Amino acid sequence: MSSLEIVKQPTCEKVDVLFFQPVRKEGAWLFSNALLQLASFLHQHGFKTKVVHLGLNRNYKKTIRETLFKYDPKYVCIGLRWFPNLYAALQAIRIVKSINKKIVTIIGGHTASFFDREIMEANPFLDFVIKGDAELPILNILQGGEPINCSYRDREKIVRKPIKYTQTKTELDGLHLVDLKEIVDNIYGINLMQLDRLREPLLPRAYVWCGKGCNYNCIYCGARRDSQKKLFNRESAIFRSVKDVLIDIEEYSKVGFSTLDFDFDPFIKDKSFYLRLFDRIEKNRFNCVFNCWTLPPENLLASLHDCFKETIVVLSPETFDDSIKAYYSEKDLGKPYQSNEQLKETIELLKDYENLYLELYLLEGMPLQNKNSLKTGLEFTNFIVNKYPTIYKRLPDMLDVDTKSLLVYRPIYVYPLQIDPSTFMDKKSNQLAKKSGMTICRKTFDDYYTYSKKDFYNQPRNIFGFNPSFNRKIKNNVNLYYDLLDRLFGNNITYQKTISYN
Ligand code: B12
Ligand code: SF4
Repeated sequence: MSSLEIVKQPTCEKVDVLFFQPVRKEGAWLFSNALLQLASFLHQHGFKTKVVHLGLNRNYKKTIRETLFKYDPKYVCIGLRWFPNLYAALQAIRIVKSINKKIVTIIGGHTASFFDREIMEANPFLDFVIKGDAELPILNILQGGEPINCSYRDREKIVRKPIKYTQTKTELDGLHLVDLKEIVDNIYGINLMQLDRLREPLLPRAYVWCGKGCNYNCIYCGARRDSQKKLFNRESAIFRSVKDVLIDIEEYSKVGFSTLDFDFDPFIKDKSFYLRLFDRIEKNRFNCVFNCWTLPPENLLASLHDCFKETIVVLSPETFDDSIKAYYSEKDLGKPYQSNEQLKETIELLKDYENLYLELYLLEGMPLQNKNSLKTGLEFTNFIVNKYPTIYKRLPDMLDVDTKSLLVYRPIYVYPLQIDPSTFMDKKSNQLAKKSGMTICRKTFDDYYTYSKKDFYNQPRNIFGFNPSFNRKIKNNVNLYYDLLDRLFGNNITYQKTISYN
């Protein structure tokens, strides 16, 4: 279809900027909260914006064609936070330009920031990659100013500007969601997306953005302090203001969300943030999912108990091998050291609150994990489930009926390490990986592009991104945990049989 074929109909609801959330495969994929925030920001600056999820019709090409026709935008912005979206995101740009080459195409997010040059080179249809924080850079493009934080084309040449704009706490003030019914093309569809993908209690969940960055430097994480420096030029974590977060919560509430999901917890920075926030939320109005990056202090548990109807407290010790946790912490490759004993103390506190439930996240494939880590891990898992059955047994009742029948939820989750573009970037991490028998097989833009394309078409692919023997080890270990969990939970809880990765 050429640009001429876009016939302007009187029914066309013209917008300035259209945001697309790309898919991983046709259909379900969560919505990035960054798109909602950016669309809200531009809306506050007088631009008409719409956010569209390309998974809604299970045919992303059709959705692109239909929404371009419906909204006739001047700019199309595509979110590329998550690397599994790479293939579909770049395809989307191609399709947009093939329909109307006058539309200015912009891409941004973690993965786009990491591969800005390669993405520009591989995609002649793309006009701008915005690196790092995007509010001011995107506004500048729309207002015709000098591009900042951008890679773009000047005739045939690719110009790569450094990341000069990194939001400070003060610059976050005043950023909040506006009128979701107005800026999101199909709110109902977005809620469905979650139900389609996840098999968990308390769905759909509104993800509440509370801050940026991280103070920790976990070796296996693409959002570690060192990666934040490269991707965002950000030195340490910052919280938003309680006032703006409360506005977001109201916006989510207006469109029907009743569960709030928090996943930002660099406690070292501000221990009082959540206490102040929860103090201002009406009691028993919402449910909550609270992801703790470190162990929560007692007053935070008490505050969750007081504020919400039901709360799932998610703890991510990653491993039950204390010696690995201690080593990572000492070498600045992990979170502050917190032992299994301290974890037990936290669970003891938690179990006394009748409306708090526990979910545990473990990670398999971390450097230095060995046979002993596996043995300790299985033993400690066994111990926790047997000692604290009540905090798990209450959870299935919170699953909705449809989800229950799918039998794929278990409250202890063993997550296989999956390499993402900004992990293992430095020499120290690479040496440690090598020492642990890991060879990282996914490094370049082409590696990620090929991976995400195969993923899209469901072809055989290297899911974790390591050498075959290490991949096998991860898979076997994860399945050993799931065998154990099957035995422990039996029929008392919805569960998933051993996972298979192809
Ligand atoms: C919260 C979070 C989640 C939430 C998402 C909630 C939501 N609805 O958005 C949950 C828990 C669901 C989640 C899931 C996943 N996540 Co996550 N997540 C994060 C986390 C902790 C914070 C992101 C955030 O909210 N930031 C706040 C927003 C406002 O800022 P921002 O995203 O940086 O956006 C700014 C810029 O990046 C840029 N920008 C962003 N998008 C766009 C788009 C355009 C067009 C433009 C111009 C600019 C732009 O401008 C924004 C405003 O300044 C980050 C780690 C981190 N500290 O960054 C990981 C992180 C982003 N997640 C990651 C991953 C891998 C995942 C999963 C794929 C994990 C998995 N295997 O399942 C899933 C994908 C889920 C899905 N889509 O189905 C990786 C991404 C690495 C990569 N390069 O791909 C990160 C970096 C963590 C890590 N372990 O490495 N995640
Ligand atoms: S605490 Fe560790 S795993 Fe969590 S975001 Fe920070 S660096 Fe990543």
